[in-house]
Amino acid sequence: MKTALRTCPLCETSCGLRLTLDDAGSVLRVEGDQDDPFSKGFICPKGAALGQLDEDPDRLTRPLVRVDGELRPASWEEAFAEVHRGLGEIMAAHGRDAVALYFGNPTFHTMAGFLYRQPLTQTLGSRNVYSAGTIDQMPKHVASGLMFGDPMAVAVPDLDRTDYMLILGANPVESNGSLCVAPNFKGRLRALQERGGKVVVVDPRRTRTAELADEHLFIRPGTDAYLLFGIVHTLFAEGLTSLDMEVTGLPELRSLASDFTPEVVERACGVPAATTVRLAREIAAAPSASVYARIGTCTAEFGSTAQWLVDVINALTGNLDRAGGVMFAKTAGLEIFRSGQPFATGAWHSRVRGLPEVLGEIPVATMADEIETPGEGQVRALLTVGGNPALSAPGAPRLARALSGLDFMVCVDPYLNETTRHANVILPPPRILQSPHFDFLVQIIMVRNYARFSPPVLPLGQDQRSEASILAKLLLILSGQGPDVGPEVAEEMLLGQLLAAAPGLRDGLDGADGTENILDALLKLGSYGLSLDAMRQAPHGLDLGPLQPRLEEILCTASGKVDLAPAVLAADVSRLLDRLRDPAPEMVLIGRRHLRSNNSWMHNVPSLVGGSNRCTLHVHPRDVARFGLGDRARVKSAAGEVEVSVEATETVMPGVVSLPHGWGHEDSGQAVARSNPGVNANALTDELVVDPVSGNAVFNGVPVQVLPV
Ligand SMILES: Nc1nc2c(c(=O)[nH]1)N[C@H]1C(S)=C(S)[C@@H](COP(=O)(O)OP(=O)(O)OC[C@H]3O[C@@H](n4cnc5c(=O)[nH]c(N)nc54)[C@H](O)[C@@H]3O)O[C@H]1N2
Ligand SMILES: Nc1nc2c(c(=O)[nH]1)N[C@H]1C(S)=C(S)[C@@H](COP(=O)(O)OP(=O)(O)OC[C@H]3O[C@@H](n4cnc5c(=O)[nH]c(N)nc54)[C@H](O)[C@@H]3O)O[C@H]1N2
Ligand code: SF4
Ligand SMILES: [Mo]
Repeated sequence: MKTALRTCPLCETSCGLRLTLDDAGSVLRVEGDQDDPFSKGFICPKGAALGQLDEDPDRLTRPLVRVDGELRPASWEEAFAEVHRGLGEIMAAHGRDAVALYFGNPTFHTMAGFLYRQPLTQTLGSRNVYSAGTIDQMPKHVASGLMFGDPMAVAVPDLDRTDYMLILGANPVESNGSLCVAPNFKGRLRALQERGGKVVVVDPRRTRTAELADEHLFIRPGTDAYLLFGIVHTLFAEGLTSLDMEVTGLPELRSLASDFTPEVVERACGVPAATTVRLAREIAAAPSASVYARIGTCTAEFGSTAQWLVDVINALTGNLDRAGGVMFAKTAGLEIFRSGQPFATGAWHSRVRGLPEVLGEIPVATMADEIETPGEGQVRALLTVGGNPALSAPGAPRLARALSGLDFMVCVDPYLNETTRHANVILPPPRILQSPHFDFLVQIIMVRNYARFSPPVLPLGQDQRSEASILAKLLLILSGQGPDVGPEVAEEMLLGQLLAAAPGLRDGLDGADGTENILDALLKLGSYGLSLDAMRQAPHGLDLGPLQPRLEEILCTASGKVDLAPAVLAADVSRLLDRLRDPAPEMVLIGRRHLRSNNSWMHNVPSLVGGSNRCTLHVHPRDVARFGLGDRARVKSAAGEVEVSVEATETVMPGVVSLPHGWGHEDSGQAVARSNPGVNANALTDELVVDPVSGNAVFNGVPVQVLPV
């Protein structure tokens, strides 16, 4: 038996784990690491299932290459040679824009995903770069970029010190938190209440977070921007602002907010006018307060407006960049990547729908258009890394059909699933326990500064490649160096770029491989003067202290001040006003997450599915009666139709139905998932509807019809 410490890599929360393994390397037990200064022993059911995920028999152990229409096991040499041939032919015949990239959610967590994403993108030089960002949090980056200059400057609630928290469209008790990394989120909310604070949740469902809160407000889906504007309106109208920094755009903001009286807000959102006024007064009066809004508000038609107004309220009430309000974390290895250049969008536009580039990407919502529409720049090949857009993208069935029509597709993914089944080559990363872990990006959004490094627990087998070396090989192929050059050439290239200004550091690097050397270099160049060695000395993780005010270091708008009314966002307010004239749809669809789920890829672990984690349609009993629903219902939208089991529940508000995403596994190579496939919520979401400012997909507030079967 052997004990190993490591960070759970499954979600943003980054819990420290203590694993017990047998001599063969099988996980016997997973516990929370009590000595981790940040997670302090917290673990969720997914972390507890890490061993089953790690040893999932459906995990691919060898590359697959399509021969005569069929995916067959191949050697790594054969697989890379085929990638070289396939991508090479397309780039030679049609140029680099004909090859698209898609980076999925796990690439935000894996070391390889972080280290190789930019290099792969830059080396390919295609306009067709996509990521899970535009089906998730792009509105937050846009709002932060426009207000603070830096799209990665995400203000996170100072959860452990705040006295008041307004949570919109997030269910951290089940999701464990997002863009706000806080292991044991629930315990931290309870502590907030125990120190006399208040938690208010705004959600069309009475979630587990809402149950815990002091107050829960139902809101008509897709209308959070109105409620937030109503709060801003009240702060001005009642003289409740206590702005304590230099800003631009204050008069413009006041004028924009003037139309959104609490009465207008009530008509749009269903939140009583008196409640909006009270919320504004409470936030202003609290010793410290933080407004926090996630998926329910980001993946909505006015996502960018909502994210902007969240930080407007934080700023107007003196809660931006101060203890107990919302603050900016200080990462151990990423500060050198801050460009200091003011953020802008639209360096190019998507070919078919003219949607603006944001953060070097175009929206996933237009990927199918770019594949299907002939002409110069048409996408003919796709490389996905850790993504399952055939389930997770809006209008997913259309995208899945488009994937099947590609000339060539390469997937770096451990599973044969709804997306990778269309591939010509699948390159599987090794098991979780064979991979190193260091959360680079997640450090940006932690409620306390913290770092922890986990070396691989188990060695690679002879026939395995680390994910970093797989991506390094792809980088070399894209850069024209062919399939036979070793990955260390790419690693040296990355190190050379990183150490261009500090070449003296090169000799002292003491990583076990190129990836560890890059980490060592980043830590040594980083804010805390850390090193890989310091991380090894602290296997339970290093507490780097509470968040500190640091807006001055981060701010890089053209004016050098926080912009409260960025022109791009101000210009979009007329759309919000125009929408007031449209009648509200009779029924709308929203999503939900279950504690034992994680997007599309954890339905293959028996202990994580079943019980209450089922793909059912939540419908209010009144609507069940109104539509005469039985056990099953047909749900129709402008984009498509599904038939699904009905679960009557008063936790969802009347006029709203909720369906979880990530299901629809009938074509999966994951046996457990295939036996309990569920339906794909994204057969109903409409890829033609986006938040136009960020290009983000709209998953919440989708107009639907619900019919008996
Ligand atoms: N257990 C579990 N954890 C996860 C994941 C998972 O799939 N399962 N996924 C991970 C990922 S990728 C992410 S991005 C995070 C997301 O983390 P969260 O943002 O906390 O995600 P959800 O749990 O989906 O919570 C969104 C809430 O918004 C509500 N909602 C829907 N529409 C609206 C609306 O218009 N207005 C308002 N105010 N609320 C609305 C929904 O009812 C839901 O309760 O979770 C991460 N963690
Ligand atoms: N209707 C609706 N749709 C949604 C959402 C919603 O709330 N409602 N949420 C959206 C959100 S927030 C997100 S983040 C997206 C997620 O969208 P995606 O990132 O496209 O989907 P995931 O389901 O996270 O798929 C992850 C993929 O990575 C693979 N994988 C797992 N571990 C590794 C690894 O270590 N390395 C590599 N290379 N691959 C790995 C899995 O096998 C799987 O294929 O879905 C979005 N879609
Ligand atoms: S909350 Fe669960 S899945 Fe997320 S890091 Fe912690 S143990 Fe892992
Ligand atoms: Mo996400």
